[in-house]
Amino acid sequence: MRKMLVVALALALVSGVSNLARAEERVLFSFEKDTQGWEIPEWALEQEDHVGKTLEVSKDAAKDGKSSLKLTAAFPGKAWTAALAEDFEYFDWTPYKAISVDVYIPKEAPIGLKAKIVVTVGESWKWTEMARTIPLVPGEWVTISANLLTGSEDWKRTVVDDNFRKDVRKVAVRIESNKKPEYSGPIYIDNVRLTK
Ligand SMILES: [Ca+2]
Repeated sequence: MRKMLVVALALALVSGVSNLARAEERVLFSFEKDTQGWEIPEWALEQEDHVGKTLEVSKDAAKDGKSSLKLTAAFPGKAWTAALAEDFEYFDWTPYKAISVDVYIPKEAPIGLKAKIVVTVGESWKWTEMARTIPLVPGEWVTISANLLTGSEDWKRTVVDDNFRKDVRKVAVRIESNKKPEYSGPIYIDNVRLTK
């Protein structure tokens, strides 16, 4: 009896914690019905080192809900190339401390691809990349996360102050192959979210 009580308490605790975690997050994009404004920008389609071909919603893989954004790319290897998908929208992320996204590549995909978040911020439309790129793992969802708070060192060549997260104009995910690997196929993006 006591054992059952302990189990019941533990379960209540776990579900309470997961509810709390959910309340602290705001999912911006889950791509359940459509691409929600995300696209491969025109300039990227024209640039030789940008190798993203198509962008659509797919039920092949999902981290949140039943579908995700499927970015199909053809990385040739031997040179730095990237595939980028972005959303152009005015955001005020003041209440939040971090932005995250989950990225998946199929288990048949090679190792070596990396991903980062890129935001465009402020009056001057400053292109701001994450300082790090995160290795993708074939067959697994990998979370890419960056701190938005004043003093954050997660953004390349950027002094982050309070205005940074107040005026975000674009959010993008970039997948990179730095000379290797060579890969033609899908990359799945889901669960773009803010954390309080
Ligand atoms: Ca989803």
